[in-house]
Amino acid sequence: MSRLFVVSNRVALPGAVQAGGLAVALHGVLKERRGVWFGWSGEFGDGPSRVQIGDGIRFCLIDVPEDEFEGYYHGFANRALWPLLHYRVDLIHFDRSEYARYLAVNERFADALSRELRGNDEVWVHDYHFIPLASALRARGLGQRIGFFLHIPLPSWDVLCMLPDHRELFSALAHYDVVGVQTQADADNLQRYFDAMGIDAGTCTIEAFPIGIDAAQVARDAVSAAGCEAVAALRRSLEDRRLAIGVDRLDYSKGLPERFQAFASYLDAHPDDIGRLTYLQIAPPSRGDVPEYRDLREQLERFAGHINGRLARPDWTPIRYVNHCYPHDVLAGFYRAADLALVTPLRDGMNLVAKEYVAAQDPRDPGVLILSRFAGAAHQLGDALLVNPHDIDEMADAIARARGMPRAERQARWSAMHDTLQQSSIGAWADGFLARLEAGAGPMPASVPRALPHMAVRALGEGVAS
Ligand code: GDG
Repeated sequence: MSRLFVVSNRVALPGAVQAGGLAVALHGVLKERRGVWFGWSGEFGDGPSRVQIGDGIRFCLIDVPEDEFEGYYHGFANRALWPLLHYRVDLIHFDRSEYARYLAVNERFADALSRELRGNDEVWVHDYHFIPLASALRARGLGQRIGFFLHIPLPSWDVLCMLPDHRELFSALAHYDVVGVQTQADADNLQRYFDAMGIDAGTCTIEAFPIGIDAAQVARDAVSAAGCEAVAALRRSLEDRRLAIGVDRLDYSKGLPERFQAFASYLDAHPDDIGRLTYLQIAPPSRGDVPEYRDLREQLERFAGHINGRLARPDWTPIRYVNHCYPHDVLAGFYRAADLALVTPLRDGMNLVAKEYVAAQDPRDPGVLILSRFAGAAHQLGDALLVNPHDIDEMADAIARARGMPRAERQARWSAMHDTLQQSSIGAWADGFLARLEAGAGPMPASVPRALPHMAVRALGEGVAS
């Protein structure tokens, strides 16, 4: 029987954290298929990988030397690839020595994986941290089926071209048997890039697999969370005021400054809602070691302070800006308490918060989802109020529309979106991707460069010299 190997930057160890939908789904498929989950151990070092067994899954944890990790994760992955793939080319920070370390970590993972892989095992690689991993495995002579899923957007071909050395990096995707992305637009973008660069993708299948959620579980959590103190305290504190909610990692892709401005602009245009509508923004900090994230945090503190100072009343604050992280079930209770959700990323691969908000609503009196056209979720949730997150006035108008929306319209929109969620569950996403991986395989076309391992050495040399 073939085994499934999942590779991601971090693994979700059983019981270590409150598991999200993705972690639960991956645990499910790994248990079913005698799986092994590879990821960074969270420790710096150069020692051999460690194995831990839990919940019927083998976890293979890999230490990475601190300097290598810095260049790979805080450097190339999160200061070059993340902004590039989110169309924030103004924020790209490219450094060849960081790129070299990114490649070196991929080599390190390929070494560890190649010691374990055998027969017709299958490998499922997750996200932008591991674009060259299949290429590194092929260079070691491994012919197993290898799939890749990109959780974040895949921008248009000319944006990809702005990354130095882009051809070497992105052509490595053709070494996968399957490249999965969130939307058909992402799939088309990659195909167009391959065409423009003259890369023959050979037997590599590029396909959209929109990630879903377990809507029934979120709905159960939302009901049971009513008894939880954090949710009860939120409801008490609102008295009879209405609630708008946003839940996002503190990330410049999420459009938070624009959203704060839109909320203020709405209140300026609708003073009757001053003191009556509260906006709760939950934004746990992420990647605090990356300067752009520290800058964003300072900017949001200024914006929230300025808006609250200008519009607050002694008994009411317009924006409750909270930098804490909450477990999923508590979040579900918060979603259900909210009359409208502001999910307005500038770009987002999918955005699970949009889906969770819909799933958590009371079908008899559902809230309204205001959703960015540039989130992958907008391709599926066309019955949300779709907005351009760069257009402050349009977002403010959408809040006004949500506030005045009759119950029958809210129910009709919710019901259509809820049907979509049920047809596109997280389990169906994992099964669909793995079915495609099992169905298609073949030799790599000769036109795909096989030079990545050498490039790693060359680039490392350049980085050290500069
Ligand atoms: C990437 C892509 C794509 C739990 N507690 C908190 C919290 N959570 C959960 C949410 C949700 C998840 O974290 C956040 O998922 P998103 O999809 O919104 O965003 P990313 O973290 O950027 O995820 C994204 C996703 O991968 C899956 O493919 O949809 O496009 O960028 O499940 O319930 N989230 C926050 N605060 C908490 O306290 N913000």
